Amino acid sequence: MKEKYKILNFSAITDKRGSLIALENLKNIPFEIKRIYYIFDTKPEFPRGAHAHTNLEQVLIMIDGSCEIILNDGKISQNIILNRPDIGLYIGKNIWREMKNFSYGAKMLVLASDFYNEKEYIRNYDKFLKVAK
Ligand code: T46
Repeated sequence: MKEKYKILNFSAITDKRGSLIALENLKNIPFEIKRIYYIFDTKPEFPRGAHAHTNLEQVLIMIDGSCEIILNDGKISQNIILNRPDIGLYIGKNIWREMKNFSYGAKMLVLASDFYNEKEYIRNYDKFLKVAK
């Protein structure tokens, strides 16, 4: 069974020109990627997230800057700081996530296991707690 969430460590190929990381379906990304989006122009005073997904897995990568992610499976809550481009945060189904304390102008890349579907978002915390039981 897949974990509810976990840190993924990506290997960078580094030389005097800089570093490169390749992300591949079912290799260092634990699902087939169907969608990629990115978040940018962030500001610390504006948190994001506050929802769960009934049927979506994602990997969040802070390409530039930092932010704090709060993950909650309905029983335990854990705070994770994302601040490196060689770290990914895998988040499975039915995990409530909040994202806060973005650095100014941070850039987050997100790989998703499915196309965008607003119907599979749970944006109400009480409803999430019922589903998470
Ligand atoms: C998540 C965290 C990490 C689309 O039209 N297509 C898309 O693929 C996405 C992701 C969003 N949208 C629309 C839906 C909203 O009208 O873009 C608007 C902003 O989305 P939202 O408020 O959900 O953004 P975040 O940053 O709170 O959450 C996003 C993802 O939606 C979510 O799946 O896990 O990033």
